[in-house]
Amino acid sequence: MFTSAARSLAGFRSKTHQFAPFIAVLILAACGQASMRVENPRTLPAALGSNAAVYFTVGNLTFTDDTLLGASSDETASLEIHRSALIKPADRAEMEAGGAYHYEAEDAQDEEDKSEMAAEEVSMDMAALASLQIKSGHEIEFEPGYYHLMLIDIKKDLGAGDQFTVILHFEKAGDVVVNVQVVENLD
Ligand SMILES: [Cu+2]
Repeated sequence: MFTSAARSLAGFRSKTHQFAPFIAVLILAACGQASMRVENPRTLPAALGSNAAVYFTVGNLTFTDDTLLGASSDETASLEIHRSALIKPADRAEMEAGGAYHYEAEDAQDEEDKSEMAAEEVSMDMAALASLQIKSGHEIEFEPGYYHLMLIDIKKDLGAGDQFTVILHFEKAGDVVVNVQVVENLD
């Protein structure tokens, strides 16, 4: 249903894309449901007390835009929506306030922005988002170097082959239960 062909490997390009609305309508009609779809939830092994990043693809198959408000898991008391990025100090506050931050330095402007950013001592870092909007008919990749769910201070060791539950909280779709696999390699 979602094509990966259009995805860019470049780290900071938009990873959302839209399939033809009329096809989406046909698919939704055929399936008889409209929902948030989560594919391939996974994380790497991690030790008690450390942090673990959970990756997956989330697609909004509903007819309205929705917002990921947060998530929870029995494995940790604290679970945040994170985004890794080249972050300018001046942008961090905006990013943390509402998830509205988007890094758009691409193509023609790229080189110029890089040198400008170097002067500002920009570094690869991650910041917590208050929420993340997923538009109707779009999908967002949670992947290394980009969005991820961060389990902070996990309560037990996570070994390859283990599974655990994360519950995603959406503004409109409500709670979506996700079964996360602990894998040796992410791909
Ligand atoms: Cu993180």
